[in-house]
Amino acid sequence: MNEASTNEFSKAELLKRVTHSNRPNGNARVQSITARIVGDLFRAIDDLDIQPDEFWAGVDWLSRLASSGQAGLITAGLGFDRLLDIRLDEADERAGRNAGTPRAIEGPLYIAGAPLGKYEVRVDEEGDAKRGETMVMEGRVLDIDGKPVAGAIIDVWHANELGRYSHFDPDQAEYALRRRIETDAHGRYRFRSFLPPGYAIPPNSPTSELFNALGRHGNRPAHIHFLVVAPGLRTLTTQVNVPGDSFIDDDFAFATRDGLILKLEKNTPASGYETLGVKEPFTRIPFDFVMQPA
Ligand code: MBD
Ligand code: FE
Repeated sequence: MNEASTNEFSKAELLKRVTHSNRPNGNARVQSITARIVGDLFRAIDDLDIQPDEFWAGVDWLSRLASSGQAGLITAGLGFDRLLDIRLDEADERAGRNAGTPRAIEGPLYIAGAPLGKYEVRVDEEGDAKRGETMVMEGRVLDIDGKPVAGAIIDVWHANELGRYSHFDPDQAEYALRRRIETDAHGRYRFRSFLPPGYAIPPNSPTSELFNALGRHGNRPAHIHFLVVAPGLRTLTTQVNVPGDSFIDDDFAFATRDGLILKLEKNTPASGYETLGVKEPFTRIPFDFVMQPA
């Protein structure tokens, strides 16, 4: 206040001044989170003896990461997205709640507002050349008591035959391989598409740069994303995996889970599936979504 007020000070005093949290005009939550994270980084710089060129290389990498739009990709790759799910699972377990269908991360590639259909939807395009193994996934949306949920909205999205997602890929039409399906009066849904391949992080990008330096790969096993919404029920974000993929136990985004590996019924006869344009034996995938109460 008096003599102690000086512009020459220690690391500890610098940290105190940077993160001083009794300022009345600020947001207390932002203040405490900032204080903790900046404090941890100050300590890391000391403990690891991080040099100025290393520090500024990191800042440059963060700038490039931000302008590349890959911030949400790196959080998944560093395990933060799965961490948030594990914390929700822990809360369920503590409360003795039935978790329903396991949750899995949304990932950075969801786009809201996909075309909406009722009960039966084609996710790939009619008249498409064969882009992969034809599949129909079908089942019901249920609550944890096994009661069907009519009018639930299932958002589904997956990669194309090259492992790329529409909207982020200039070569695909708007909302390609993205649809919403409203369940019928019996809680049923079904959709036709093809089994997508896996995903790999874009080469020559800030994310691949870090992963190369870490000696990590950037592959995800083949998967399909879902976001299921219904009044009075807790929104379910999940993904299912295609069995047999070599990365199924080594997902760079840590999003594979027991209970979300599909069972493929290969060579299912087409009869009864003509309304989806299926003419030959195809791969049927039965799957029910089980939603928690809100
Ligand atoms: C994906 O397709 C994905 O689902 C996640 C979580 C991260 C990167 C690409
Ligand atoms: Fe994905």
